[in-house]
Amino acid sequence: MTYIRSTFRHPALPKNELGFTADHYQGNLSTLCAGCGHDSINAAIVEACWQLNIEPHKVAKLSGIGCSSKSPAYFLSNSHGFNSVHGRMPSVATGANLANRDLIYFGVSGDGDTASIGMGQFVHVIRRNLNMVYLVMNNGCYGLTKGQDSATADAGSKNKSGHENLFAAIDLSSLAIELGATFVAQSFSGDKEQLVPLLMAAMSHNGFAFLNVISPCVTFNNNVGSTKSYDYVREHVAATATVDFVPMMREITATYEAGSVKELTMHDGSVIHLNKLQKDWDPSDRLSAADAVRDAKGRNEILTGLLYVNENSTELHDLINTSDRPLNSLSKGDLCPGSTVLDAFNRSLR
Ligand SMILES: Cc1ncc(C[n+]2csc(CCOP(=O)(O)OP(=O)(O)O)c2C)c(N)n1
Ligand code: SF4
Repeated sequence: MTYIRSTFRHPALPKNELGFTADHYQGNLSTLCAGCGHDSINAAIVEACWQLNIEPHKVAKLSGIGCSSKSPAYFLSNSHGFNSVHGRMPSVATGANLANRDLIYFGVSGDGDTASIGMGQFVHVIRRNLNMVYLVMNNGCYGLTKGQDSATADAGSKNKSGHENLFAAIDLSSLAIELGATFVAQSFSGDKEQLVPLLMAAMSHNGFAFLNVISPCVTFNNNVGSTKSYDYVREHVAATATVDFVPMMREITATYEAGSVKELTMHDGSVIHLNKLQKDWDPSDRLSAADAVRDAKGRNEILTGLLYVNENSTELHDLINTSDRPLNSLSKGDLCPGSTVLDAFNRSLR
């Protein structure tokens, strides 16, 4: 195993519209276990940002604590980053986003980080519709602290020592839909073809975009009897639709059979094409999305794809009517309205 990454790049490597090759979006060499699902998700994030022509310095990566929360070190080295406290990524994201709305906020969390210690923060960041991507790398266990069952472990799932989990799992996607999240998608770390367009769509969404990605922990939860192992997930995934994402201004080249495709236009003009596989599901209808997830669970299936989206979502800044400009660009003159305005305001409160 080598710890040195070659700096040689083939001169014919494809470049995006900014002139960058994909390696410009990579991070440090990963220290995660070989085969960890989290590393496949990191590779998908690199690919999605490259394809979307994102300027890395326009991204802020945020995380809590866990193997998953270490992941932002392994993508987008040229971006801003803040590795916070266990379960507290949403409050750091909220503060940063309110201070500067011009960045893309990309939060990475684990199922332990979100569904236990961070649950209070998770539900409130959804409620506020903070404009961010919130990605949970969901392996059903606490990988970093040696594989204890997490709150997303399914009842009856066995861990490496053969112990059977007694408690019902918290379904993060159902919860997010219930709480009014404006974009909810589910995927599998081993399905890059589905994950990359979902990531691109999530980053183009105006509001809170939640991605629950099943990401097997090869060291502590990949055994027979675990419902988060590679084998189990591969055998039980059921996609809502095949997803194709066309960024704003890019020509639509594929042809679609009339009636089979649902087209969704995002806030920035990008387009998502969904080739529907599930009959009784409409991604713009919250109840239908919630029913589809629940019905799939009843069949022991993991429903993947874009589950729900509200294309007309109003994000937090627009809800509370903040300044269009980052706070660090406001001068004293912008912030102090003067005594006449203050007197009028005080009179209005009497
Ligand atoms: C306040 C606090 N409590 C507990 C811990 C110990 N701890 C570190 S990571 C972790 C759970 C990690 O699990 P998860 O979020 O699912 O991430 P994974 O490692 O599985 O990717 C825990 C309990 C901590 N670091 N801080
Ligand atoms: S312990 Fe599990 S979650 Fe952590 S890096 Fe290893 S395989 Fe991944």
